Amino acid sequence: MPQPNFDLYLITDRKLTRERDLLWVLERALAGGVRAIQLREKDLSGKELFTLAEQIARLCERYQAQLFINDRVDVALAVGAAGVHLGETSMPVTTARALLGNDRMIGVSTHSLAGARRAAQDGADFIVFGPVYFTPSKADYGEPQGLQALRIIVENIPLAVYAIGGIKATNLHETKTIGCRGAALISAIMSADDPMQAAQQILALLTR
Ligand code: 3NM
Repeated sequence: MPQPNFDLYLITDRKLTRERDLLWVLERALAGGVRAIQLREKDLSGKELFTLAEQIARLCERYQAQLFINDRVDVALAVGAAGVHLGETSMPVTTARALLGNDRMIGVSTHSLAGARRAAQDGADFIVFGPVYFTPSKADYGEPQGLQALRIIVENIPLAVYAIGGIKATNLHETKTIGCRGAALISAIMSADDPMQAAQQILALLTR
C-alpha cells in the first residue's frame, strides 16, 4: 500500500494566485521541489474540474509529483491521480476505499480528535488537522485549534499528520517540533511573490 512520502502538501486555490495562471503557479512550485498537490477548486463543474485535473496530472507526472483530488473519487480515477482528499462533506472513507482500491491514497481533513480517530479506523492513509493558526478562509469557524490540540492529534493518531491553517515559513518549526509529518498549505505558496522560491524555503525548513 502506498504511503505519503512528502513533507509538504500544496493545496490549490486559483482565487489566491494574485491573478496568475494556476498552472504557472503550480509549475513554479513543482520546480521549487513540491511533490504533492491537492486540487481543491470546489466551485468548478465536473467537466471543468476534469479538464484542469488532466492538465495538472500531466504537470505532476513531469515532476514525479503526486496529485490528490479534493472530494471527487471519480475525477481522481479518471485522471489516474495518486489519490483523493476527503472532507467532512465527502463520501465515507470506507466507500472511497472500496472504489479506489489499495493502490491509491486517501487523505482526510480532520478538526477534532474524534474525527481523526474515525479517519484512522476507516482506513485513511494520512490526515490533515487544523486550522492550527488563524487563516482568513476559516475565520468563520471560530478560533484556530492551536498547537496543543495538534500535539494531542499527533500523539494519539497512528498516521502521518499534516498541520494546516495559517502555516508559513515563520511558524513551521513549531509544528515540526511537535512531530507532524509535514505541513499542508495554500497561500504561503499560491500567493507568494515567487512560488518557486517560497516552496524551496519551506521545504528547506521542513526537511532540516
Ligand atoms: N482547510 P492557508 S484550513 C483548506 O482546517 C483549509 O481543515 C483547513 O489555507 C482545515 O494555508 C485551510 O492559506 C486553509 O492558511 C489553508
